[in-house]
Amino acid sequence: MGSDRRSRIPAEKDLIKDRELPVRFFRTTRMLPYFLADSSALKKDKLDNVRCYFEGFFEGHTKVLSFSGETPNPSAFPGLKTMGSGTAYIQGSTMTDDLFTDLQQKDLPFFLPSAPGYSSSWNENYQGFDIAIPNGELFYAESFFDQKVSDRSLEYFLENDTNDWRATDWRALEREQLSEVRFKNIEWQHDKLMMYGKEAYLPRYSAWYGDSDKPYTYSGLTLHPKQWNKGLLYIKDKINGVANVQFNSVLMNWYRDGNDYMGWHADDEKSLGLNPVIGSVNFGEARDFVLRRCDNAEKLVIPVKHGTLLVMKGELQHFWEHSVPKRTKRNHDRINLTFRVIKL
Ligand SMILES: O=C(O)CCC(=O)C(=O)O
Repeated sequence: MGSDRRSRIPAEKDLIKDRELPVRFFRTTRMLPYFLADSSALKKDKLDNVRCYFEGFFEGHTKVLSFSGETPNPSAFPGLKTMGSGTAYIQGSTMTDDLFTDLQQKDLPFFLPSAPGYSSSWNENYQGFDIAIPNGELFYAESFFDQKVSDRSLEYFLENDTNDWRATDWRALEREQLSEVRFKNIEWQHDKLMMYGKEAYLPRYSAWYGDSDKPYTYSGLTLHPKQWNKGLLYIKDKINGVANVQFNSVLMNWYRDGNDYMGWHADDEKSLGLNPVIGSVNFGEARDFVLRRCDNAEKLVIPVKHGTLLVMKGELQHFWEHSVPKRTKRNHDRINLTFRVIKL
């Protein structure tokens, strides 16, 4: 009998699971008349689509009553006066104004210290988070580009006339062989940098695209931009509004697997102006983007995934460095695009 009774009351988790809308769930042990009075509080709580279950002593028997409506009507229960105490389960979805409030309360999908200078708020317009960190600002949208656009972007940047872009072991390719791959849309290069007085290949491939009059120099390497193509223009047009700038160039980095990385640096070249706005777009393998404060080495780890947009702005490049550390268990390609505004 007891188990039969229980089986007639949906489990809390099932009630909640069944609903598409946010649900509030109450439990009361008051007697039914009081519970009904309580239920008028549902109105105060701005619940609608209310469904109640009451398990109690009813006309000499333990019963489960189920009713729906904004405020249950006592006349629907003729045996009410003989009712003893019981347990009421009330399920309701929030009314419109509450509903929007609830939807806006998104959780940032990574850890942000709850220390002075750190805060985040959901930006409904751009479907991402505005984040403040001490001496810096970020915008983070985990899935700014949907699966379809992200998949096509990865393919677009790697497709070529000679190799199967998915099946090729790009790391195993000899340096000379890379120049023989006929990429359809991007002219990937394996650049060398001067490091500690010695020339060394970068631990990733790269490419530079942009307006023709905007060469870019960093770490002694001057890059002359290749002409925009429709894939890059599509992405640039989508992120200009969010970043509130007109990007005129993009540095592309191709991490063939988790052994490729980007060392600590800040995007603080003079040509980027005082407080550069950088729009960083990610496709392919998920990696950690790590910020490190210059004065006390405090770190913030931001997961960047297939379709993630991260905008860096404000004073950030003066107070923080960033890197993409090795993650040797990651086996797949990742393409990162950092859109920039070259001022000079
Ligand atoms: O790959 C990334 O996410 C970072 C790229 C970067 O730091 C840069 O291009 O300056």
